[in-house]
Amino acid sequence: MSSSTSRPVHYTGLIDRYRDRLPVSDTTPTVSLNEGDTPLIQLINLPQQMGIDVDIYVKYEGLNPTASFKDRGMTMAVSKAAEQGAKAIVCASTGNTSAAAAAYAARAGMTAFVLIPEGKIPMGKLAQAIAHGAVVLQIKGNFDDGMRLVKEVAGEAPVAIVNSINPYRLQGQKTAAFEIVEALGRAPDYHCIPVGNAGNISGYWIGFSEACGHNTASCTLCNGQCPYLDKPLTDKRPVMVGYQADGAAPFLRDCPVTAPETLATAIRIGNPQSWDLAHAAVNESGGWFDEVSDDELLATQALLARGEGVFCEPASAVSLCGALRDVKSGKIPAGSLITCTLTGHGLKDPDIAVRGQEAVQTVNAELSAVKAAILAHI
Ligand code: AN7
Repeated sequence: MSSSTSRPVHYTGLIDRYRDRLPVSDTTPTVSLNEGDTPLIQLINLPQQMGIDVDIYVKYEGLNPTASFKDRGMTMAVSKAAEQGAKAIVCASTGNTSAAAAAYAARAGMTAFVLIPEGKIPMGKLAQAIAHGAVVLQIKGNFDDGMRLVKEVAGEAPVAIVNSINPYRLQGQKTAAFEIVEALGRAPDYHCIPVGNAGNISGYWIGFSEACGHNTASCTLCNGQCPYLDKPLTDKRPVMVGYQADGAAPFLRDCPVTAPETLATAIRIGNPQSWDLAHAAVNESGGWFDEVSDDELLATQALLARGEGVFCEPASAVSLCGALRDVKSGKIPAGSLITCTLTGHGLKDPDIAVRGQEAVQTVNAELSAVKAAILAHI
C-alpha cells in the first residue's frame, strides 16, 4: 500500500483524526477510546416498502465506544479537563452523558460524579456508569434540576463540568458532520436530529458550517483558524430539522417545559441549555422544529430494527420518525438526500425493546415442538 494514504491504518479517535480542526495543541493529553468514524448506513428496505423517493442515510452513533454520540464530545471535554489539571468531572444526565463521562474519566484516571434523575435512567446506561466506577448521585428531581445543581456545585467544589455547556463538547460533536460530508462527498439536503438539551444540533451546525468554509458565530473556538475556511469540503449546508418528543418539546412551546415526560428518557428535558444555538442552527439553515408522540417514535424504532437491522434507542428514533413523516407530507421534497442521526444504541434501554412484545415462545426441548414452531412462521 502507498505511504500516501490519508488515514492511519489504526484509527485512534476523532482528536487524532481532526486535530487541525479542533482546539487542541501538541501538549493537550488525548483521552480517547477511539470514538467516531461511525457508519453512515443507507436505508434500502424502508423507502422501498413505503414507496418514497428519497435517499435516506442514518449516522449510527450507537456504535461509539459507550454506544452513544456523547463520546465525541466527551473525548474533547475530558482531554481539555486533563490539560487544565482537573482531577474530577461532573455532569447531570439522562443517562448517556453519565455513561460517557464515567468511561472517559476511567480512561483519564479521574473521578466522575454523575447526577441522574431518580428512577428515569434505563438499565443499560446505569450499568455503564456503575461499571466504570462513577460516583452516581440519584437526585429526587429531573434532568433540569440536575443541570442547575451541577452549575451551582461547580462553583463550590473542584470539579470540571462536562455537560454540553462546556464548549469543548460541541467541538467534539461537530466532527460527526465532517464525517457525513466526507462519506457523501457533499452535504445532505436535510439533516434530521433528535433535540433534548440541544447541544448536538448546535454541534452539527458548527461542523456543517465549517465543512463549507462558513465562519459561524457559534464557532467560538475555531474562529479564523479552521482549515476548511481555505479548503471547503462542500459548498452548501443542509437544512437542519430538530425533532422532540411531544411531552418534552420546549422548542415547540417556545418556552421551557416544567414537567417534561416521555418514554424516550434520553430527551426528557424541559429547559435546554443550548437554546439560542439551536434556534440559530434552525433559523440560519431554513429548517424547523417538530414533535412526535411516544407511540410514533416507538413504532419507528421497531420499523428500523425489523426493516433494516439497525437497533437504536427510543430517543434516537425521533429523527427518522420525523423525517419519514415530513417526506410523506411533502415538506421534505422527493429526490432529497437526507441524513438522520441515530444518537444511541438500542441496547441502552432493553426494557423498552421487549416491552409488550410476545416474540418469545417457550417450547418443549423436542424436535417435534421446535419443528412445529418454525413451520408456524413460514
Ligand atoms: C440518545 O445524556 O442529555 O440535544 O444527559 O442521550 O444534545 O441533548 C442525552 C441526550 C438525543 C439529545 N439522543 O441530545 C444526557 C443527555 C440521545 C441522548 C439526545 C440525548 P442533545
